[in-house]
Amino acid sequence: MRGALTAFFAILLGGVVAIAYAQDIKPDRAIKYRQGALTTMSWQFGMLGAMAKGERPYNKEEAIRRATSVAELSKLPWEGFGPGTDQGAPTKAKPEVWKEPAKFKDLQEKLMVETAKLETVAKTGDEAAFKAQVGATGKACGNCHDDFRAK
Ligand code: ASC
Repeated sequence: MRGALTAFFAILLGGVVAIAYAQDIKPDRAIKYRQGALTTMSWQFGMLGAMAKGERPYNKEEAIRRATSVAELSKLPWEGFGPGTDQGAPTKAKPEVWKEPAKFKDLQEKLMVETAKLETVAKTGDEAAFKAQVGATGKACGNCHDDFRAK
């Protein structure tokens, strides 16, 4: 009986904490958070895009540093797309983000695979392979934008 009562209150407390935690994340903060992460990733990746296009000189150390940042950054935005964050601040995220979560998740994972490869390839110092992988990574960004980000 005592055990059951303890378990009951433990579950109740857990529920209260979970609700308090969920309410603590305001949609506008989540939207700004994910936009901040994506904008930061875009800045870093944009420099690598410029390198790949020859608009910026290729530099192995810089490529490694930025690719490492991109690989880490690519893990971050997704928790900002939680339930109820489809509105609350200006956003280009389409309703499909919440209607097709499996597909959205799949594209997140594909991006993370490509950014991890980008970091690996940057470290080899193989310029041509690096530039090709910048292209593959950019495609992974674009694949998600096509279906999940409004123009
Ligand atoms: C970038 C950037 C994106 C992607 C995308 C590639 O540099 O900011 O969102 O590349 O344009 O399709």
